Amino acid sequence: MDREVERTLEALLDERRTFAPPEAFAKAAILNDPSVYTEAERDPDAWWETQAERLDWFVRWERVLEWEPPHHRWFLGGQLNASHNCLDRHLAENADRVAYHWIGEPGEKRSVTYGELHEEVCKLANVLKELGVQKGDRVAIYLPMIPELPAAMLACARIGAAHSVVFGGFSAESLRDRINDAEAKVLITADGGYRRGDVVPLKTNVDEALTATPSIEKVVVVQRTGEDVPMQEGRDLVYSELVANASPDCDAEALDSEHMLYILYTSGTTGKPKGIVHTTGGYLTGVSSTHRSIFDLKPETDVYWCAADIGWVTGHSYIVYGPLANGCTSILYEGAPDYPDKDRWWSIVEEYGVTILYTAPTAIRTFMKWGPDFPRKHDMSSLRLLGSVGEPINPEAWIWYQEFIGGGRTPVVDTWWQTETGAIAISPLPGITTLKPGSATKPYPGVFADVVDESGRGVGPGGGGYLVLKRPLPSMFRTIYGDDQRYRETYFSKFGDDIYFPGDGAKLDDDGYFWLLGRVDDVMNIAGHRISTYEVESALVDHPAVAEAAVVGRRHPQEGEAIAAFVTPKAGREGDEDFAVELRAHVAKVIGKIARPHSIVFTDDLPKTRSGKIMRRLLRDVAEGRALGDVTTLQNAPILDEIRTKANSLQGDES
Ligand code: 7RM
Repeated sequence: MDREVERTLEALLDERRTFAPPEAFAKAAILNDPSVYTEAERDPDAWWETQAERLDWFVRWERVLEWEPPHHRWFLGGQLNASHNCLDRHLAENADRVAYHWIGEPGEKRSVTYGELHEEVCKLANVLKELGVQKGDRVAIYLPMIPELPAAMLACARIGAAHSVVFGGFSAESLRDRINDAEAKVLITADGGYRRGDVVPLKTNVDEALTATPSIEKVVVVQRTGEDVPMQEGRDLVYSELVANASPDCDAEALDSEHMLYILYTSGTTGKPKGIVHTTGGYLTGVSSTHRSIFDLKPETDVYWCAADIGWVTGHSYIVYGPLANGCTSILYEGAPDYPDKDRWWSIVEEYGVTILYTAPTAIRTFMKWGPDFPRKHDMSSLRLLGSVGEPINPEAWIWYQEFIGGGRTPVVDTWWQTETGAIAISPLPGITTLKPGSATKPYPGVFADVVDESGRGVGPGGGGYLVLKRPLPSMFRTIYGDDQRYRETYFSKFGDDIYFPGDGAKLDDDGYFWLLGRVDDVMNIAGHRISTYEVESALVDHPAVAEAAVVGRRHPQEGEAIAAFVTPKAGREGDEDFAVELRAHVAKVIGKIARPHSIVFTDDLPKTRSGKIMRRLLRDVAEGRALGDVTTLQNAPILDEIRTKANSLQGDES
């Protein structure tokens, strides 16, 4: 990359402002002494032991880590139960504390205490046993965001069955593939769920999926909407009837630390979804530790809200296992952020006095697009900490989030991690770390991350390359279900079998802060320069009239790749030729002429996954005029046709 481009990229990523922890925040924070980093670096096993000791173990481990690359096992010889750690151990003192304030999209409210959740889980665990589910079996769960979803997960954990949660927005086909790969015996689902005022026909999808799922014996159906749905005699059973007749006594099984807790499917860039396998002791250690330290969690007083869906890993780790293991009170909201109006989240924050909010950059950019009047309608002074996850957060969105949601008071923790890492791996500690908007800052204590070049050598401060983890984390996945070879090849072959390669690009700044740049497949080669799509996107959304942008490289006869941009203007700005000219000039100013998009398509929305990540792969297909690849994880399919029509009229416009 030439000097000029390098300098301008740095100018863009080098956010000028930094934010030290507010004094009062640091003083009251759980962690405020930087020695936690040096201690953990000196003896990571001893550090992870202190974190494992925060859990209840039926039998203490004999050995912390067995690292036989690329496999690693944690807390060997130890026995525990995740459901016991999330429920039973809180009962003596906090049975009446609310675990979830549940809010249905149409407006129902239900607060479930730890005592009540425990009873529900025990009954459901007994139901599962009666249906023939045994330790080691797999149970598929396809539910909306209702309290029965965490209850179902914990019921499985209680008896040692692995759950496989399939996001409620997935199609019948996706559900079928996942059930078959895991060979699930029982499916727990609902008649339907609510989304933006409409009913999502879950049971209809189930009936379609189950025409070819030989492993499924029974289907347990929660009556969420109360609509009349077909029930297949002998196979389908009503949740409430089963639970009403079940005993509330069910001991939590003592399980080996390495016992499989769950499988969660994640789609790779190609091929069939990967069943990411998480086990019990290490996973629970990682999620409870990070949840407490990074969110500075005070379970007696905080009202915590991770606004993700439980159907993806953020929900597993930071709505269910982390928060419940820490005994805190969470919000569980079923529906869309703009139903009935665009201030739904902020009315929830006000009504429940939410203190910690954790969401994704895509949501933040949507709120930016809607404008600050919606949050302004509500008193959100209870918020004291904000978090971000899922994609790189551009500095503009970071500042907006802190300003308009956090009232300019709150630290913002940008947390990098993956389904595979199970828990947050790179993130600030809000009582210690000086924040730089756009940077996930530093590896969590006990995490050994680096940025390396193609040959695996560390690039050092100021350099860019591939993110790697040089030592396993207790919360990391153990394998891909049924395909250990793919585990080795995908994650432990690029730099050797003892170096984990997550597939992300990153830069280190002069202070050794990590700047995540998204997937390495998203790095373009523009006339010989390596420019990440994120850098151009960040320059585009830096323009005051741009709400969101996606950038892909399109094969170009002269230049190798040409930059194709897809831009959503903010309300009130027309996506016309004048604006395109202005944006090209803006990118030239911020990064350099080399990074100017060849083509700009204006669109009201971008193709996103169900978890809100922009699907650049599909935009690349559109930009190159090819048939679309796998669209099963796409959230908003109609927008693609619209974008394609607009993009076609631009083909050949290479000015
Ligand atoms: C938690 C989650 C993982 C991928 C990961 C990155 C991207 C996630 C950040 C981020 C930059 C972040 N699991 N990613 N968090 N990129 N900054 N704070 O998202 O398995 O669904 O996705 O998401 O590319 O590899 S995931």
